[in-house]
Amino acid sequence: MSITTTTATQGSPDYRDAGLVFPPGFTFGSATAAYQVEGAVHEDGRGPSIWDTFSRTPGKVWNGDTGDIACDHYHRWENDLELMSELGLGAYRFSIAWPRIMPTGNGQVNQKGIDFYARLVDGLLERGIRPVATLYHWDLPQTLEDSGGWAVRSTADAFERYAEVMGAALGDRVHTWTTLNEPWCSAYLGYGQGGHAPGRHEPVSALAAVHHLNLAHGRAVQALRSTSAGDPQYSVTLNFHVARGRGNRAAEAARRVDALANRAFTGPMLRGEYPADLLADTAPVTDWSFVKDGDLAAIHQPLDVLGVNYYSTVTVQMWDGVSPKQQNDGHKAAGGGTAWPGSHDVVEFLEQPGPYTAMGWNIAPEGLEELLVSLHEQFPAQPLMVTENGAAFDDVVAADGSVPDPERLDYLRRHFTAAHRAIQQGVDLRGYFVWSLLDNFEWGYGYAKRFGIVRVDFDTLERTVKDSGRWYARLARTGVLPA
Ligand code: IFM
Repeated sequence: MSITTTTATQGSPDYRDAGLVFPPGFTFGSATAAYQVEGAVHEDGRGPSIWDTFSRTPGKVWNGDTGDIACDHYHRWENDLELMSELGLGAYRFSIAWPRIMPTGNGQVNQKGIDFYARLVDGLLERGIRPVATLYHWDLPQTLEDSGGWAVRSTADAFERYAEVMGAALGDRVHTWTTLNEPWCSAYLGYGQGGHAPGRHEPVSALAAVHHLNLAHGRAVQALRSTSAGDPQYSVTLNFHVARGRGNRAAEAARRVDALANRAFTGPMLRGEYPADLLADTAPVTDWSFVKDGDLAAIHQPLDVLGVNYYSTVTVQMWDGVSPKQQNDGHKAAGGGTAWPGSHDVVEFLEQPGPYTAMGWNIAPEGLEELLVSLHEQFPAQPLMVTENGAAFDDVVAADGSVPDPERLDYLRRHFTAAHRAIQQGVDLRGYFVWSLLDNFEWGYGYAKRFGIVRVDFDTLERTVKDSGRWYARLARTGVLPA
């Protein structure tokens, strides 16, 4: 079964339960990523990343914002660890900036970079918070991009060496290693659609990037395993598309999205093969000759946990040739859909029923339940972890300085309810990380969108726990969904 449905959503069932009890040992955590929170981009030998370059390119990021200072977590990490303790978090999911460890992506290791993450990991362990470390959350060293980026195989070679270095440095203390965060974004947004760094518009490179990211994942798991002195867990985090078909060629449209967005990663990583329908769909673009002998075996590594990021659903239909919306728009490029060059098929992304978050994403907790159940059916022996879920809203600071954020709190309650319902159906869900601990640099949206359960004042860098953060602390401390 794939993560698709041809039934139009009937509107969210309530999903506003309270008093639900999560299983003993269930992990309640929160997540961030290096470029989004650290700042200090020129300090202690860090090299430039593709996001430094991209954010400085006029017109790429809202308001010209960059991650130069971000939340200044590089200097305020101890204060942030205290916040995590106050919230009662059981685990913290952070990412390691590859350009801090290897400023040119290869070769020389920067000890000061390793020392920063060693301090962070030790500080977490001292406070009883499990370190969940992601090796790659989109900040590719710029020099590697200059040599071709994820479109070339040598970047996967470099990633393997970086993984060896990190395994040797922190593999005695990290609880869970995650190789990649959302390779879908790195490949398709970075090399196809161009809305993320490095901002390329090359469909063939996007598919080559899919494969080289998959290869990097498999090689990194092996490298981490051989160099980690402790007994860490191994994982990868994928952002799954819950695709609903509606209207013209509905089932086919949903299948295509599922193949390209989901099974392009789960196929090689969890089954050791690319799905035949994906290869057929993309045949007008590439023959996948960048897949070499032995690659699929290298990618197919046992994982202790599969990381699942979920925010909303997509609804699609499909047309032969130009969609009616594109016709109305006078054939504007990609007006109402996505086409592969050389193919006549256009997948059209339809407007979703609301309500919406400040990102314009539809709020659909039933999609999370559906996704978790579907993954469990597809990979019954694979433990799962929600590694990101959360919502951006336009928070308003109250006169007394508090930050009431009832919409985010409601969003979280509904999605935790959905996760609990999945557990009741037999899904082996081990934990849940709220995105995000802090308001931070939201990529192309700069600082305009706030996902934190802790507010950051970007003028003073002061942190204030929002109402949703207080609510989450009660959940994390008791394991019972508060009212
Ligand atoms: O902020 C991002 C994060 O870096 C990756 N997953 C989605 C989040 C919200 O857009």
